[in-house]
Amino acid sequence: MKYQLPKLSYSFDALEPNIDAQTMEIHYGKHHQTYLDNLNTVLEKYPQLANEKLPTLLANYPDIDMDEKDKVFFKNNAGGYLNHNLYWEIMGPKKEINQSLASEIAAKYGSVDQFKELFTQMAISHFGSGWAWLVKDQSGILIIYSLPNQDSPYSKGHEPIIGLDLWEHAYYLKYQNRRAEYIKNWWNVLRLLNY
Ligand code: MN3
Repeated sequence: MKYQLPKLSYSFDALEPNIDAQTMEIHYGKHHQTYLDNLNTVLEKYPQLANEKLPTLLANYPDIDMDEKDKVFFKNNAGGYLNHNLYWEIMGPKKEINQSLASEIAAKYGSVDQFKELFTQMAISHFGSGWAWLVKDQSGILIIYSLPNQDSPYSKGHEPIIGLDLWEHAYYLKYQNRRAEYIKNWWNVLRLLNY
């Protein structure tokens, strides 16, 4: 079975003015679609992997039974597909908060605001394209870090909880070179921690 784009639970203009409708439309309809198409194309060559879950494949990346060239292509596009699935899911127009996540974050980082500050600094200082992540490691410990390109936390055996897209295509139409402003405003649409 082929993978598909997830259905958005909000319209392209729902995250205005923090994320503009045109960026949403191109990001979802073009960029995400391309990762998806590439992923489906490469997987067609390997029907024996059809029943494997993508996070499992990424976690066992070095051992995937694929040509070396296809492996890299698979890693980039499976990562791009999964990363964006999460990105759309954790955003939304309504103010709401996931209380259990907020408590875990406060226990680890002192407060949700302190976590946001740390995460923001890490995202701002990430060089080039990539993502800022809050993940859980194998023991369930929260960690923040950034990864380049479309690398997925699943490749490290980690479960992604919050992912912030730092590629220019995520913000350039509205923010141009002002990545810090995009990051600051993005907290307004992160429905997991928006209060
Ligand atoms: Mn993107």
